[in-house]
Amino acid sequence: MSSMTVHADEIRSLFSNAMSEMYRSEVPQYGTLIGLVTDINTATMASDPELEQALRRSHELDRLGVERHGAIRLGTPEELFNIRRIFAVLGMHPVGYYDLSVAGVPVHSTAFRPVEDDALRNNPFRVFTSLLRLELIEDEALRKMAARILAQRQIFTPRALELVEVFEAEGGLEQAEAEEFVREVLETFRWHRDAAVTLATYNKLHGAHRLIADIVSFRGPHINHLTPRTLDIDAVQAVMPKRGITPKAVIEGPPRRVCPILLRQTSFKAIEERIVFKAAEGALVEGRHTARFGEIEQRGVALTPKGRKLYDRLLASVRRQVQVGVAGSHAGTYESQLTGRFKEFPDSWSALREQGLAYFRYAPTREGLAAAASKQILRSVDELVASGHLHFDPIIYEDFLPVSAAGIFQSNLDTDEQQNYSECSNRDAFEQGLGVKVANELDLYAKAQQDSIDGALAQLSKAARKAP
Ligand code: OOG
Ligand code: NI
Repeated sequence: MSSMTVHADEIRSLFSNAMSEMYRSEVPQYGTLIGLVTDINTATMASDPELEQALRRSHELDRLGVERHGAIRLGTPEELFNIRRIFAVLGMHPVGYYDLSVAGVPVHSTAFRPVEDDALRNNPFRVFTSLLRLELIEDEALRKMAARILAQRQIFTPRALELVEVFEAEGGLEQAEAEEFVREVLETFRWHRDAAVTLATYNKLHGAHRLIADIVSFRGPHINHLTPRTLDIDAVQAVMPKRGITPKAVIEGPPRRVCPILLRQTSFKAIEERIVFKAAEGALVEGRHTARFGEIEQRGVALTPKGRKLYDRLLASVRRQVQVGVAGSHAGTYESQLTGRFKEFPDSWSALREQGLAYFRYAPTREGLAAAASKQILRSVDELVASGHLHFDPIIYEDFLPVSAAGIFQSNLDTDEQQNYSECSNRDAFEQGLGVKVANELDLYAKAQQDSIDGALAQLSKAARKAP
């Protein structure tokens, strides 16, 4: 890599800013949501100066308004293969496999995201990327037609792919190339008012599943939402209607807690947009399509497999008991049940740590270093924590939740009826298209925790060795 190349974190920031600007101009309601989130964040900090201090210390303040994620839906394995190469230039790599067929959505997905701590700190932007599973379309003629339409499109500009090759050969892009790359890549995510199909074809695809129509009918995988971070998701959810935005019925994920876990998210309902369909002999036909929305998120600590099992069990028990309709029936019962059931989930950092439910990052305290220097050697991490020699901070969850993601998809289908595809997760096929294996998110958190323990213990032994 030559010294003239631009750091991937920087290209990612150029990209997320460009996406934000483009999406605000394409979907004005999204601009309204950003305004609302900014207002609530300001109010939350004003009423909680400690929170503001903490955000300032961790240099989070400047980045608060920066988008955390977006989402796209792809049509073919080749598209998935090339998007992986594109995102690599932006320092985003596939983490996690999500099978959404269980929730009646004919796609499977991964998240392209920064992996290293520094990269996440510099710019955490990620893209939830889904691939259509044509094999789940039952009607064979329709399946073939969809495949034929998808085979004809090229969602990347030739120049974007050329620059990917430069990156792959040289290990980086220079400033002018990086800027050009971002401009070219933006074209892939842009909205197209003109469909690639006739209204009749659109209706057939729509009949199979609205998402299939969304993926197959257009020339590209338009970004379907962006998601900023909110400091108080319940407040934003409550205020949305007052700003003329219709939120989905409930917030996905865990309930509000003292110690936030995993990810809470909510969205506003997709807007209806005018589309121009192809018609015979050059005539044009107008129609409508509903796909694009806005979302907000609030993240908490990453859970260990044990913690995740408890989370999944509690959530499933609530969802078995209360089914929220798209129009919002039973939303109140759902929320109170959720809060009630989750009383079983410990809600203090020490309990979460002691019971091995969540991941933490450890560091020696000043007392710890002093004690080490005076040779008071304590052995285990637990002993060191108990004596105040080690300090621990939650490791933030950087991934997605399949049940929540399904809820976000579902809220935009405008029907309570769930299509049922039998469970048939197919990670191998997904990874074959992708061209690499997806990273396991739990391994990443476990490693971050272990690295911090190794580092902290090394610092303590160093202090002990240096002592007279
Ligand atoms: C993706 C929905 C999932 C999330 O935040 O869980 C998602 C989509 O609608 O394409 O973005
Ligand atoms: Ni999302």
